[in-house]
Amino acid sequence: MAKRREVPGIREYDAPGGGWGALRATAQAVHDQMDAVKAPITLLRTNQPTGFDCPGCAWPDKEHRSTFQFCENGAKAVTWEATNKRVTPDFFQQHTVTQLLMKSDYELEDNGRLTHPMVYDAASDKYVPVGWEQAFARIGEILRALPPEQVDFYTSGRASNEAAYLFQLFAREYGSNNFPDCSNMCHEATSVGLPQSIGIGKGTVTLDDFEHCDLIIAIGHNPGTNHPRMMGTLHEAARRGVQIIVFNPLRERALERFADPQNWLEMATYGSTKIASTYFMVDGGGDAAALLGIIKILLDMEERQGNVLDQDFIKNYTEGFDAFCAGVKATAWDDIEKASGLTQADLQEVATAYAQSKATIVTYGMGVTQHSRGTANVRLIADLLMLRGNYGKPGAGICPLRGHSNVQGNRTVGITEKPSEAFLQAMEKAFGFTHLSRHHGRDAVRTMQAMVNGACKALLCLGGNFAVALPDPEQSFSAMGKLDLSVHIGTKLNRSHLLVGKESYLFPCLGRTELDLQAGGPQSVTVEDSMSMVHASAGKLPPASEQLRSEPAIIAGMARATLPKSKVPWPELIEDYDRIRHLIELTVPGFENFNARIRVPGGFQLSVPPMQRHFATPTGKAVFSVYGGVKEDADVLGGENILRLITLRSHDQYNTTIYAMDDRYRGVFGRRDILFMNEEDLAANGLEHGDLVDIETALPGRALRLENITAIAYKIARGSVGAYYPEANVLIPLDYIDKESGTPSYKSVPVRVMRRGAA
Ligand SMILES: Nc1nc2c(c(=O)[nH]1)N[C@H]1C(S)=C(S)[C@@H](COP(=O)(O)OP(=O)(O)OC[C@H]3O[C@@H](n4cnc5c(=O)[nH]c(N)nc54)[C@H](O)[C@@H]3O)O[C@H]1N2
Ligand SMILES: Nc1nc2c(c(=O)[nH]1)N[C@H]1C(S)=C(S)[C@@H](COP(=O)(O)OP(=O)(O)OC[C@H]3O[C@@H](n4cnc5c(=O)[nH]c(N)nc54)[C@H](O)[C@@H]3O)O[C@H]1N2
Ligand SMILES: [Mo]
Repeated sequence: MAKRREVPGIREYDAPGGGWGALRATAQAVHDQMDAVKAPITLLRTNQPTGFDCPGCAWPDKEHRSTFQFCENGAKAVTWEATNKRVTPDFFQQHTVTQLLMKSDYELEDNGRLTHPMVYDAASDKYVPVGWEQAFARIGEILRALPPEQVDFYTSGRASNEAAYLFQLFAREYGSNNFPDCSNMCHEATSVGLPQSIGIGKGTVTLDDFEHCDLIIAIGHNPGTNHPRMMGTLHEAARRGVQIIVFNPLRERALERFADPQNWLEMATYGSTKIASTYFMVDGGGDAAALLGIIKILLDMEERQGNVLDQDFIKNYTEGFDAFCAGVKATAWDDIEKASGLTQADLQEVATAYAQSKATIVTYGMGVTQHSRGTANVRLIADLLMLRGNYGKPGAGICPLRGHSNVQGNRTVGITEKPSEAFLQAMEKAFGFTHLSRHHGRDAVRTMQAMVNGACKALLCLGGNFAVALPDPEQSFSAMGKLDLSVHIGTKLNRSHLLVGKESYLFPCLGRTELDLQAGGPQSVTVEDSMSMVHASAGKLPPASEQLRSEPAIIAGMARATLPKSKVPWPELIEDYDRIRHLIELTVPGFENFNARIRVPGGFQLSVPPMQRHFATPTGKAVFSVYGGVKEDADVLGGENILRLITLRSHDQYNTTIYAMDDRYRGVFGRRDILFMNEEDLAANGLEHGDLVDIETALPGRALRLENITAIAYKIARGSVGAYYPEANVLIPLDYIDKESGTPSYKSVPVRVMRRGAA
């Protein structure tokens, strides 16, 4: 092969995932953000029984105690929050909002922690300090003058159960069910698809199951970066001889080889462990086809030799099997191979492994959900597991990898635009509300659409970076400016805070690592991880500024000022969060004895009925789906030279928070203006490694472009290209979504790639 040209910042990375590279990167994060003396003590408190819950991801810990688990990206999340840097009123005095908008997302957050409540002053184009009570009073005044259906309440998944519960309580008493939340951009396909299939939108495995499974099928997630503590689990499983079959269009290093920093022998010998036993570079959006192919083979094997399917489970616990089989059988092999990019022989290998497995877990992430048919994808995974009764037995089940550390808990305690009748009645009874609105509200994309067309006038954000996380900044950024009121509760400055409306408030809050001292003493909050374990989290660090308030206190302050006749005793709830938890217990099923149970180290598990083979669907049975077709958007992608764009997180990034400019495992250093392309696609488009390109969305409607990007040769499936989120969001139309769940199709945008300067 001809030697590739040198491209600045692009180098082959040969080391395994984890290992010494991870230790070095952690030391760097501490050096950049924290006091080197304070850092180790803080890091050692992460995920300990009396410490705080790691804000990094929603992967559980063994009994939430045992020993400290080293995790590079957990350490980055912690040091980023516990940084010594501060954004004070002085800082805002020195920069206009217009000037700040010129900074990159990385630079904005790297300025440090917000310290004072601020209000936007249009005359000087600056944020200026404001008193808490004065701000609350004015927000109350504006909200009372607006019809509640014009007001939306956004939640990012880092908020605690207590904060999220109060947020929805405030909004519901006020009269709005508009609850856009980050989950709408993330695992909504799971929240919509799994209840139809198995009666609940949550995973059905615990950590223990990973010790009893003999096969793991990992689809569309990148744990080396996004769920690093899961690597400990996969590493152990691989060493136990568990087969791990990966489906991913990109070669992700940690899924290939991983050195566990917990394993001193591996570290000392520079060794590593092979993680994926087989790695299938499926085409982007080709998972449904691959799953249909695997299922087709299984059905065939059952007909020919029998004993492949769990007929008892299918007969006693499921429905819809016949229609499901008919749909699968009608799918042609030619279509399956074309759509998945894999051969029948590849899929035969998976089907054989699955047919021999006594207990299988399927894990999945954004590679499955962020597609035009994300919900249908999730349901196919649920179907595959039903075929062999992989529910309610040790070592088996479905495992969606949640994103934010408490995104699952937020939904459990009532953040939803479609509240159930039972929940609303429970709230009415507990608080003496006469009638809460039954009108279904807006999710994230709908809220932004309402902001664009003027139907939403005020947006209150409990954390997050709403406008940057959503697709299509050309529309969403200007829509923020049309709001009568925007309120942001955050820890660090980001772009959404700067896209000011007619009136805008910026409220600094305590983070997970910090001591939350209220009249009733130090408070703890609770979170729910990906495996439905609920446990307490208590920060210990002194707050970043004396002015900070806790999220519950800020919400209570706004609620009190907005609803003078509120039936909720807001100040008392803030004195002692046990009182909030008591209200959760009264209104949300599964939280009996909540306060007692979170005082047990490790907390408790919420009931997940499929773990007992109870399926709370209308008929009480798990339901097979009918996918229909093989590919989500065959019609769009059939065109000439059309590639599928996958938007990705780098290794030094937490969603819209950019910790640093490297993506070590993918060999990218100091830059993010990169397009990952298959070598053959480069050639087919007349391009070479390192060429500057423009990318254009190949969908009808407005022309969307991202210019001046460097295309590099990468191990990625043919037909798929990858670029970083959020930069690539300019290429995604706001209404390009999975129609069932409303999730943007962030992982399958049809694009054309052109050499810069070429016609
Ligand atoms: N350090 C860190 N941790 C995080 C986050 C972070 O940004 N940084 N974000 C948090 C959040 S909110 C979330 S939701 C999770 C996200 O965690 P992941 O679910 O891992 O999300 P992504 O990084 O978007 O990566 C998706 C993976 O899917 C693959 N993929 C893309 N398209 C397809 C496809 O069509 N088929 C298949 N099979 N694979 C595909 C990509 O190559 C990539 O490896 O992580 C959480 N944890
Ligand atoms: N193209 C593309 N777009 C995507 C995705 C993708 O894969 N591709 N992924 C989507 C996904 S999965 C998600 S979850 C969304 C994420 O969307 P969001 O959850 O809205 O975004 P984050 O970047 O996590 O939010 C970061 C901000 O949260 C604030 N923050 C941090 N900690 C705290 C805290 O403890 N309390 C409070 N109140 N604020 C805090 C800080 O101010 C910080 O700037 O993005 C989505 N957007
Ligand atoms: Mo997410």
